[in-house]
Amino acid sequence: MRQVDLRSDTVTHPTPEMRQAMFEADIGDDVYGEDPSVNRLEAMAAERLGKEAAVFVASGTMGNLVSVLAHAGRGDEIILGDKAHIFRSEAGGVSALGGVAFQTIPNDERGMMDPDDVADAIKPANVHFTRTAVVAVENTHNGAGGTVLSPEDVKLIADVAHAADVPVHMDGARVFNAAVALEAPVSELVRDVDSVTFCLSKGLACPVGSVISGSEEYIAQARKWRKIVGGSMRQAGIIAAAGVVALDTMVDRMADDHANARKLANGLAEIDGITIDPESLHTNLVFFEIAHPDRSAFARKLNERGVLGGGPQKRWRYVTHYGITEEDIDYTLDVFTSTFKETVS
Ligand code: TLP
Repeated sequence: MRQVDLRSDTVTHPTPEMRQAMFEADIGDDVYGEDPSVNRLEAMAAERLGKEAAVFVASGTMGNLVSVLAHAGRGDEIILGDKAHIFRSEAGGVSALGGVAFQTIPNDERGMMDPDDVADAIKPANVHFTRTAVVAVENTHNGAGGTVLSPEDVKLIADVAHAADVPVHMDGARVFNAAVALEAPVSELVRDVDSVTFCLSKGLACPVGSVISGSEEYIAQARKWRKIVGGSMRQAGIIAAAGVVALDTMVDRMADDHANARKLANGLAEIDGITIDPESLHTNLVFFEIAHPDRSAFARKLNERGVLGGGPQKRWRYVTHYGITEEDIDYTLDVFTSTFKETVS
């Protein structure tokens, strides 16, 4: 039976070229700075992002954690959107491990914050207040629906933060999806932020890894924090080698994932009982609401028929990626439509 795993782009497997590169990777001890494959990946990433330096980390969560800890200390605060992944889905790491307080600002339907709200939230120096140490944006924005912030959007936030001498971090787990959607170089999207984390293990299809990028001085701090959280790896070139292949070969193809997401969204929109706003679809995350008397049972039936994703909640997310073909989308729409009819009386 065909299996279509739409739960996340994190489920992707490496390409044959990546496996070959991993097999043949030149390696060394990265804590000594001696792993040629890690060094190559970091140099490539910094160059693509238009930043001075980069550091390889194990995951997006570690990337954001280390990035924030390199900006903020105990009793400081991070200002970010109320739907930010760092706030909602990283187990409160920056607060648990760094003593950093969260101050949230409403995210609109595109995942944007109102720059005036950000300006108002930044604290002046005063004995009563936490020090605002960093403002964070997310691009693409997962909670908002894989939506894209333009370089101009990011600049609006960065300008108010920088006016108050506060640096800006971007959770760019899927920033290459944003770049592909805007048909812009990724460096333009991160031009106004001081640090950025992007993930290799999502749409870029690597098995493991994320990269933090920023100035030389900042990345030296991030390396220190990576060590503190136990994230410095040794012969990490084995996995970094896949990242090198990904940056060379896997970016432009994400346009196919976006086209498949569009096809999926259009098909789902035809089904009575599904609410989907085609305007909200920017990249590879397809969010929709589902009116069904027993969503858990419906999801189970879909899973039995090879379509993975969904659950008891009203808002479902299907994610397209390297492991999903156009035929998989046709299959999904057929299975979804027939199972929906069968189970709704
Ligand atoms: N997101 C995962 C899950 O956490 C839900 C997913 O399937 O989308 N930033 C953003 C915007 C993310 O979406 C994620 C992962 C991360 C950071 C964390 O990355 P990992 O999972 O590598 O720690």
